[in-house]
Amino acid sequence: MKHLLTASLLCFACLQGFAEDGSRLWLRADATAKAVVTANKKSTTISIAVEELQTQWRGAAVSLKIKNIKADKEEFSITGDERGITITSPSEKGLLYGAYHLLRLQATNGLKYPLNIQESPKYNLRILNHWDNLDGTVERGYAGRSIWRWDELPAVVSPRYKEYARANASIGINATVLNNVNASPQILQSDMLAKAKVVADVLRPYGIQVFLSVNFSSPTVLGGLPTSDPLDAAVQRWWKDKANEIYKLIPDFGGFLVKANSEGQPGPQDFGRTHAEGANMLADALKPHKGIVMWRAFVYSPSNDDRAKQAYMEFMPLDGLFRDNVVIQVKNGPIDFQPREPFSPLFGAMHKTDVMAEVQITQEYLGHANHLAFLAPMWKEFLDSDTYGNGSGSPVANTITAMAGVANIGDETNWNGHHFAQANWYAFGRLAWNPQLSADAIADEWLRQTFSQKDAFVEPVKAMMLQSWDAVVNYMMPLGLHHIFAVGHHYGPEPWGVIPGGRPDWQPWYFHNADAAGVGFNRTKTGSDAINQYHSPLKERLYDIETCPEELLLWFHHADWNHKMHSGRSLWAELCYKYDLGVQQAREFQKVWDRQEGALDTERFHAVQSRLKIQSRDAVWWRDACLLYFQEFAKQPIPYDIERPVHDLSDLKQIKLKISNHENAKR
Ligand code: GCV
Repeated sequence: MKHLLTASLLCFACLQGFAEDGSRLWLRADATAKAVVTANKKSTTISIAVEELQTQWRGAAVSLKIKNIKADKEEFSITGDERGITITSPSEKGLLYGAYHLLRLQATNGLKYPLNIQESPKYNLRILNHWDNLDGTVERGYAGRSIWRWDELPAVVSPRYKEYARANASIGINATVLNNVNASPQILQSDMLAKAKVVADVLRPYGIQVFLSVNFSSPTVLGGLPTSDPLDAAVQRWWKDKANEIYKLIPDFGGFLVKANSEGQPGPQDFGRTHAEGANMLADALKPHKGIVMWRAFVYSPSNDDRAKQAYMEFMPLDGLFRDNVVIQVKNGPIDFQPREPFSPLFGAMHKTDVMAEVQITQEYLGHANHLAFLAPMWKEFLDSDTYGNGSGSPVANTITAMAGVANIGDETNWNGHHFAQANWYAFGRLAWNPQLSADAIADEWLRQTFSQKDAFVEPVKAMMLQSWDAVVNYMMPLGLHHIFAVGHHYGPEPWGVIPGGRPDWQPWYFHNADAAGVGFNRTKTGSDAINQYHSPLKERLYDIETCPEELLLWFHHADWNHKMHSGRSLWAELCYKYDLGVQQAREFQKVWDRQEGALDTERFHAVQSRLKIQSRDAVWWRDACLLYFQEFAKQPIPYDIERPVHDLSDLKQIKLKISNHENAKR
């Protein structure tokens, strides 16, 4: 009997034409429904909404209505009951989002009649940033090569583009930057633009606008001009002509993303001009077409006493000098997507300039595609942080106008490498639509759509997901430690690492400052005074070692090894407990997962199981490396009630990982 059942299930899978390989992401409902769906307007986008509902919706007839038409209004309402349902929106896109919302409710057991749903996105721009190079490699990508096949385009259009568009639309993502911020000037060559046009044509019906990263030196490299000075008339003309050329091909082109004067990229400062002068020149070229410039604030200089201060120092004096179609794109924290960072002080600070947040979906600093780290709790902590920018009650979420996420997408079958990394793509879309959603609700939705509706599966696995970011922080960099990664690949520990001749702010010691007295970066008045960039009363809280949140203690303070923590332990003992807790958490995840055997398909079960093993092993590696190294300064025993290290520091120092997909040897 059991065999018969298995055979028929297998057969069902064959009929559906899919393997349980994760390729269908969270969009797994079978397409065998025959719903009655009508619409009061025809268009390609509305046809997609109609077809999605026709083939997947198993309830009463649905009617799609455009009302008070306004193409850029993405809100929708869903009303009705078992006798009939109406989705109403001012735009085609809104109807599509409404259709996906209804299907999500069906797939997550969330339908409660009568329906009276009103949804409207918090931000108008919810954009992925691909760090994809034109040669098919992906900077900080851990899921294979780029999905954009520039060598085949424009003739060959991969079916993945449409699947990608559908997945994004289903979670409300409405824009994408196709290429790396370390931008090749070649992206603006006419032949490349013809390729980008084809991609844009596939994405458009799903409501997704295309943007490109541009290299500030393009007028010189591509146009042969003697300079790329933004105040030079010929340079300005070049950009205007280029914008005109792009818009002829892609009439709804979104605009440019720019990394300038950062990590060796060219920029206006090369010509003695400011970020504002550079951004405004591009903004003027895009303005007639309604395009925007997303100008990144990720800048730091080797001469600054504290890398964490630089962005604020460079950008605050420019507040109010940017054109209204420029938005400053700021990473969530002041350093660089560390496992845990305080929010960047630029949030809530620039009152006359639009600021958008950049978070990293790809897990550059969180175990790549090997570790399970559900990032919604991290992003929630960030979005909910009170900046005090307009008195109290100014969370980051209310200070920004848009959200960007550095994509974790590649050409691997399951898109993201780790099956659970799909949850981070999903969570980014959902939070960019509604930052008030809880991490719990997002994990719940995702699990029910992706794996199973059964509570016996969902509840323990959700609890694991919700703890996973905390676990990674614990075994990598607890209590505010940061950037003690191995040189280059940012995967394993190397608090002792030295880049010969490298910039000080690329060396781990610069960040942890361990010595006989204590550990941590002194950002108080006796140190770099980076704390002063925050608003009161937050800064007073951070200055005081007793009121500084302990999870960020070593971010802001160089604390004595014997500093008394809230637990009553010394800092040294607390550090040991945190590292060990991370290891125990990772091991617990293995147990939670192993208990699910049989509750899901064997392919995904085994794939996740094997990565959880790696994660546990890596957690031990991190704990041993960091504790044995810091012990050399603290000169105290590891508390006897926790596990003893199983490695020797000298052996750990010999580990040199070769991770080929990391051509970037900087920190
Ligand atoms: C795209 C960090 C990463 C780089 C990345 C850079 C950035 O330094 O390691 O790979 O470059 O951030 O965000 O520009």
